[in-house]
Amino acid sequence: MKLETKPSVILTVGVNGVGKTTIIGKLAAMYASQGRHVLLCAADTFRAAAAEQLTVWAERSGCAIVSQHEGADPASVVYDAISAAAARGSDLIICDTAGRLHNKVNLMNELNKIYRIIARQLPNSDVESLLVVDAATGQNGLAQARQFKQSVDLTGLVLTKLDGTAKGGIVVAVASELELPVKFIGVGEQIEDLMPFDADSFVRAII
Ligand SMILES: Nc1nc2c(ncn2[C@@H]2O[C@H](COP(=O)(O)OP(=O)(O)OP(=O)(O)O)[C@@H](O)[C@H]2O)c(=O)[nH]1
Ligand SMILES: [Mg+2]
Repeated sequence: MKLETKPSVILTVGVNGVGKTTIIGKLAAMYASQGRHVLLCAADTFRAAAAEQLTVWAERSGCAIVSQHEGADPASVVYDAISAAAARGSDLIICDTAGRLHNKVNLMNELNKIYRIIARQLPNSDVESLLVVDAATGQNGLAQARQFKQSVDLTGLVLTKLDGTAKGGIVVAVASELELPVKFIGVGEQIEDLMPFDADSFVRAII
């Protein structure tokens, strides 16, 4: 991950329930343990429970969080988080987004708006935009990834739920067609269940 500027940004996107919020909690804990000041941004305003879930992860990982009321414009939460990061001297902003179907045009436009706010407010910052993919995703994963890439300039993939029976083979197709590296894998629901992606052991597990 290239996160050298202060602040840098991680934006997570993906369809519903793939594990975006969970991976944010894990990444927040990892970067906080390296001594970085991490600020979580609750830009999933679709359900009140989403901000509550992210707040639990903020507490677990010892990170700060910026959130607004349910139904608020997600881009305005991102705007607030960027201001808060400047005021608090945060090193890293990690932004949660609502799960969305890649074929819902208005929701994809909303994601693009979030992305543009980051690019406009932090033009010189390192931004890692991660598409989160559940290991159980089938061929549809390719269509999903193509659509997300049109709204956000993706920089990598995260493959979650590799502790289950699914092997996550779809990321081979996604990574090669979209030329995106797999950055991390999720291997459970706990805060420490995060690993860097290792291509050799991944291929061995598939074969
Ligand atoms: N076994 C396992 N479960 C996981 C993993 N990552 C996430 N989960 C579980 O998957 C469910 C959904 O995770 P979330 O992090 O809420 O997913 P999300 O993408 O934020 O969901 P939405 O915000 O609703 O789109 C939760 O029950 C998580 O505990 C993983 O690596 N392994
Ligand atoms: Mg979520």
